[in-house]
Amino acid sequence: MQNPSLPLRTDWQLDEVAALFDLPFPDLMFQAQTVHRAHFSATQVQASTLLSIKTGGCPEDCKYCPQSAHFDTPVNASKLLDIETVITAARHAKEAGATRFCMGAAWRSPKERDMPKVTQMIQEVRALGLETCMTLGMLDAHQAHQLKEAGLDYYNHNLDSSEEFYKEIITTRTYHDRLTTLEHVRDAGINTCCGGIVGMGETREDRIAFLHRLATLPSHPQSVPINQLVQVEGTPLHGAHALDPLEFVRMIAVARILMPASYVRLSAGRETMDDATQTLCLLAGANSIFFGETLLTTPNPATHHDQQLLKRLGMHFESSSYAA
Ligand code: SAM
Ligand code: DTB
Ligand code: SF4
Repeated sequence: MQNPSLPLRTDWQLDEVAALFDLPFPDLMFQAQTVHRAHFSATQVQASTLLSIKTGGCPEDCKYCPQSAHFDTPVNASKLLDIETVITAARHAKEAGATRFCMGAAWRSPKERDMPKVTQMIQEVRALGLETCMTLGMLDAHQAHQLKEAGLDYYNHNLDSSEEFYKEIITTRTYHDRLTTLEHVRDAGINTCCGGIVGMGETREDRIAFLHRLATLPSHPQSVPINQLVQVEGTPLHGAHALDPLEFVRMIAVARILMPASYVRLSAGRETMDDATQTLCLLAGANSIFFGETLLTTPNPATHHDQQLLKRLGMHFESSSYAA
């Protein structure tokens, strides 16, 4: 049994990560469960609700993304939402049982003129008694401090994949750019939410290198979203070869073992995942989900379905860690 008081390792070696992926499935699951139970309740799941506060028309060319202006997708671009709309959505999310509200903008990075509105959103969502998370693209050090001062709890910025495979997916910014934004977020004292996407045509080696990179950052991201590609018509990755669901479960289990105290989120892609696969992910150490019927622009399972699934499993959603 892993001792929760042991320091978290950030010195994982690539071959150790590869060896975890190579374990027989029962041994991998046992190890992941053991680590999970040493740090968390095995029956609790944290729920975050997403809202796209500025949709589409993004100048970046991420090949998976329906919001990129480079591709002709069903997404209609819209301007930054007004505060009232955001607060109403946050209130509904809280009533449904979410403890964190994640606001996403299809930006390369926020403009100075957007910051007053964005910081007001953080303050007002927080005043409802919800944890706040934002994902607005690249941040400089000053912007990260502005968000921290407004009370932001988490900033989501994903590495997405291995450094090698990243180059095939995005050409408008570098892996290094991403690492720099993560550094600004950490230095500002904001919790990092950092993960990636699988099912984009990457190899097992890419998945190993990606998780290795996450687990050897200066500190583990407090929240690790593992997304399965949501295939959207018009994006270059539409039609990519689907990943074996058991490989997805392995991904979750290895993430759990490498980053024992982090929340590992079973993120995008649940809409096309059956209940049995989602259950295996929860057994493998996933302890957070996106809750609510839309992710940013694509569908997510119905809230009553998620509530039912947890009930069938004798599991429950985590209640809020702080009050308004
Ligand atoms: N524009 C900001 C950025 O990229 O940093 C924030 C929003 S962006 C939509 C947040 C994350 O959503 C991406 O880093 C990516 O990992 C994930 N994502 C986007 N499209 C996706 C898709 N089709 N399937 C799965 N995950 C996706
Ligand atoms: C993350 O890793 N997954 C979320 C969140 N961070 C912002 C986004 C998933 C987006 C899925 C595609 C869409 O709905 O547009
Ligand atoms: Fe823009 Fe983010 Fe989509 Fe990339 S993932 S195209 S940066 S919204």
